[in-house]
Amino acid sequence: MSNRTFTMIKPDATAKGYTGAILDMIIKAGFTVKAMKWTKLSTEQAGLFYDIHRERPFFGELVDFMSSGPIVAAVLEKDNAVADFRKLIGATNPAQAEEGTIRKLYAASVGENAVHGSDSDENAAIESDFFFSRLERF
Ligand code: FUP
Repeated sequence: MSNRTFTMIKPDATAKGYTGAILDMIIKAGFTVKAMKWTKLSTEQAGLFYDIHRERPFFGELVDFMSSGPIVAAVLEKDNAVADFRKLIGATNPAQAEEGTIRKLYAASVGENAVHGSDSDENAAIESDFFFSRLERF
């Protein structure tokens, strides 16, 4: 069990002005920010980040969406971070997300689902390394 996870606030949520509210929920849920940046992915970078989905039918849409506007990328710390963060964000499809979760409150669809949360300790480390050097984590 690791105490770190990685998140992105996705382009739909930054465009709709939900960044502050989502960060507030994350911090109130007990996560500490260890690294954070406001940035924008190129289509190539979005494709690399979601490389495991390259053969899936939604890959093109996913890459176009994730490079369509700014995102917030962050490394978060808390006991049981990966599992607790997945619980806080809710199911991938907001229609199936539990009441009170970030996706239930702020996501529009399975594609435009407001936030990303790593699905394993291993992926949390890979995804954090994709965005941040060691000098950018405090
Ligand atoms: P999650 O781990 O909850 O982000 O979900 P997945 O890793 O299964 O999917 C990654 C991203 O692909 C999702 F955030 C949205 C997108 N996706 C679709 O657009 N359509 C799908 O049917 C499944 C996923």
